[in-house]
Amino acid sequence: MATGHSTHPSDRTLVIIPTYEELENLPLIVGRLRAAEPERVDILIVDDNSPDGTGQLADELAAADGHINVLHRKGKGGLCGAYVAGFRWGLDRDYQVLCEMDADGSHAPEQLDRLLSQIDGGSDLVIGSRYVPGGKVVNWPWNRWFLSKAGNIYISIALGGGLSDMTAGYRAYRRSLVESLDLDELSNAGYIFQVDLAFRAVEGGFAVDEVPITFTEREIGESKLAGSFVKDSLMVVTAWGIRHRAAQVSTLAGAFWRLGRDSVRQKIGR
Ligand SMILES: Nc1nc2c(ncn2[C@@H]2O[C@H](COP(=O)(O)OP(=O)(O)OP(=O)(O)O)[C@@H](O)[C@H]2O)c(=O)[nH]1
Ligand SMILES: [Mg+2]
Repeated sequence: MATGHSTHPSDRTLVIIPTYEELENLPLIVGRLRAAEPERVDILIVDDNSPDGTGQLADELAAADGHINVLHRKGKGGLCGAYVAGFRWGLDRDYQVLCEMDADGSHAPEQLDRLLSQIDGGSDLVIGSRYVPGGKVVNWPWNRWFLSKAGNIYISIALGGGLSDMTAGYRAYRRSLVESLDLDELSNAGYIFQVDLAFRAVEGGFAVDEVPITFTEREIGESKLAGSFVKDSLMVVTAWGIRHRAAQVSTLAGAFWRLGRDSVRQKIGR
């Protein structure tokens, strides 16, 4: 007879926190995450040799706490590369859930449980969404909100997939999904890799779900977001959308063609 505790994938969770010049934010986010999830979550800080000494601080935090780990990269290599390095680090160990979380306090560690519960319930990718009912954005000027919201509507029309926040960066991935992805292929234009990851998961037939979160704009430090990213991202998405829709149309055309051919064959008895 089976006894003992049932296990959940979230019992072995790694939260990857990429940092570039987050000296003031790092101890706050790590402290909140350790308080919110003291048992089942380990942390990997991926620092790109921040000139302000964030990497050294990360080493100090790691030395004092076995749940905290650090990956140092040579120089600023972008968010996508930092996450890919973090995913590989997690896959090399036996983590069952891999999460993305910004260091600047935008993603509340206190809401991580919403994402992890959904993974334990069977999802392969859970996106902490600003735009599903119950989701919120705090401290964004209306134009930033509008741009993000409109961008997401555009993306969902171009790509389909039924998701309302494909650019969101607060996420939990089941290990098997990350294992199945070719991480070298991800598009690195702006933050478009987030859309790329979600799109690949949907296309691959994985269970992708959204849970509402409260996104709070950073209060300390500077944004690393390049001004051109909106234009670059939307161009990439449009190209994917055209390719994707073209493939759908040709699949549909093929299906009609086969249907017509089969009914003609039936009629002529071949
Ligand atoms: N390792 C690494 N981390 C990065 C890099 N660029 C950004 N980050 C981190 O990625 C997270 C998101 O970056 P942000 O600058 O907050 O980007 P954003 O949230 O779009 O912009 P804001 O609205 O201003 O916060 C933060 O934790 C950054 O420190 C990078 O090149 N390397
Ligand atoms: Mg931010």
